[in-house]
Amino acid sequence: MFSESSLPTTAERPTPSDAVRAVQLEPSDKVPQLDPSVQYGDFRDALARDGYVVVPGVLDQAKCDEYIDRMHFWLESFGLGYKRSDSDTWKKEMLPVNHRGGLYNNYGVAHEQFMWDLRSEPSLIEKFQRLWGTDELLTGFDGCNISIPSIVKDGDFESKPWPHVDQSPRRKHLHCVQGILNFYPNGPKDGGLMILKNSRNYYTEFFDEVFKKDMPEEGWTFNDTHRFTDEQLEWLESRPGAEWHKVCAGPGDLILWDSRVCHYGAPTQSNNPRIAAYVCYKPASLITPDLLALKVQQFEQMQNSTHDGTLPALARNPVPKRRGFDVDPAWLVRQKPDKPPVLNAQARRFAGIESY
Ligand SMILES: O=C(O)CCC(=O)C(=O)O
Ligand SMILES: [Fe+2]
Repeated sequence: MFSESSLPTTAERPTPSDAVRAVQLEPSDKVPQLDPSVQYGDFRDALARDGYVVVPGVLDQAKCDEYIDRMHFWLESFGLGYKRSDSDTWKKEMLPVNHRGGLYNNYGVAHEQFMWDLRSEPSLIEKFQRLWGTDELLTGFDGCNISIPSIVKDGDFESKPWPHVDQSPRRKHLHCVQGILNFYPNGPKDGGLMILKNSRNYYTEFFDEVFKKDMPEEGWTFNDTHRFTDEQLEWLESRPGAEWHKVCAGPGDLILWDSRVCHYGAPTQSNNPRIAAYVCYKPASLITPDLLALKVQQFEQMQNSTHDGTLPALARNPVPKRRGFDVDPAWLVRQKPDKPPVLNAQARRFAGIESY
């Protein structure tokens, strides 16, 4: 029998030091900015203006059906009891451990073949190439969301909002644009992305002035995340123009948002599943040799990372915890893909394992 001590510890996993993370801070930062005074004539106009946009029809229905099938198959392949066709098996204990009702960033899911295939979709890549003005990109090793209806009940911890931004408060400019490639129809009551409209406009004032009092002695974290406290959120929610909005999307649509926008993923309140993948690419020129070496190591170990492909931090919770077990049974089944993924030449460059 496995014991927790025989599993890889967090310490053995490659993670950047603060000194390494600090290399990409202002004013040396070279992330291309969207110019609100420029008329791009495409999705970049809304992204620059509102901080988010839904780009319609990036994939066709046949492609969406294919990814939905492969993602269900992945869940079923753990052998914990979940079957897409039998609602009696739509239970937490029959699924791998997920977050917030269906977010998977564990078990090496970032490197499953379906994730590399979808990251290699030309019509998806083209959007990020246009956004950043370069063909030379790096991708994060992000996961996916497969939210099965009725898993999260009202009042459960997972049903609660978790408003946050995915950017270090030390970085004030546009630093990352996150994406969700949506496969299943996603309406107002279906689980999905909630954003606090216009919250981005208060980012600098928030961290440098109003809530500077909450800054730790050593300064704001270098990690690309800030989780808002109730008091902080109350202030943000009461700003002019701030308003919660559920971002709806059709099959094949791509949601893009500026990482400074306060957001969270809401669990489904309907009888529909939510099936989507987190996607994110950044200009390859932004990575440093140290961080590139770390990224390659993450790839070789089939680890999941945070969104930003040029600041490779590992996804949290390396060893999933399941109530009632010392070791999650799904973790024993799969710590990384059963079969190593096959990447085409472009995907190998996106992963950082082949150079531009
Ligand atoms: O699931 C979602 O819609 C959002 C999850 C999230 O916070 C993220 O991708 O940064
Ligand atoms: Fe987020």
